[in-house]
Amino acid sequence: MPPLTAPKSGDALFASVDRVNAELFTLTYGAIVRQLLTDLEEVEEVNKQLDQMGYNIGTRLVDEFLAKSNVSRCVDFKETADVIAKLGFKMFLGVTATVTNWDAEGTSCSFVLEDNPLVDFVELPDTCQGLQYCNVLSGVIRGALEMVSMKTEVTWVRDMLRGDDAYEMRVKLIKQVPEEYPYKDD
Ligand code: MYR
Repeated sequence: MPPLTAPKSGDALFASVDRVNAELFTLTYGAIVRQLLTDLEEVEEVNKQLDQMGYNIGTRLVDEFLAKSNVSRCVDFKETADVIAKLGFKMFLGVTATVTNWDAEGTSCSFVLEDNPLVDFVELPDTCQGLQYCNVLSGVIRGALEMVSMKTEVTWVRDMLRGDDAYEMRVKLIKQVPEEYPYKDD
């Protein structure tokens, strides 16, 4: 696979993204979080729900990603992480992530976001300090990776809404499920 360079806004690949109003997207997500807080009351339950919503989205998003990006199968988790950071985030969130903090086995890494459109206009009140506001994103990554046979755990280790200097999502590969050949050999 050739070296990955992040496409620019306006490239044909991202023409559809340019049509989406980022503020509407951000405000809609904020309204969903607010409604969940009202309905579920417990912040932990809201965190779970956001993660599950993201997971459901991720399982569907991956098809669109593969169709639009023409990315071929990655050779390993490292390559997949690079593809997600440079192309996946760009395609669906309009920003790129940095892949860093690999463990020695090459099975855990972090995606670092300096810029996160999901949190524009957001300030967490004291009553919401345990809220993982961006859990939808970690859920998306988990869901998308499961669709390409990678079972992962995804957690937030840095969060600017909690005063950190960036957003850092830790992705740990739990197991790689071999894909089943869909036909019986006779
Ligand atoms: C492969 O090995 O088959 C390629 C795998 C590519 C997986 C790409 C998943 C895209 C996820 C989009 C992330 C969006 C974040 C907002």
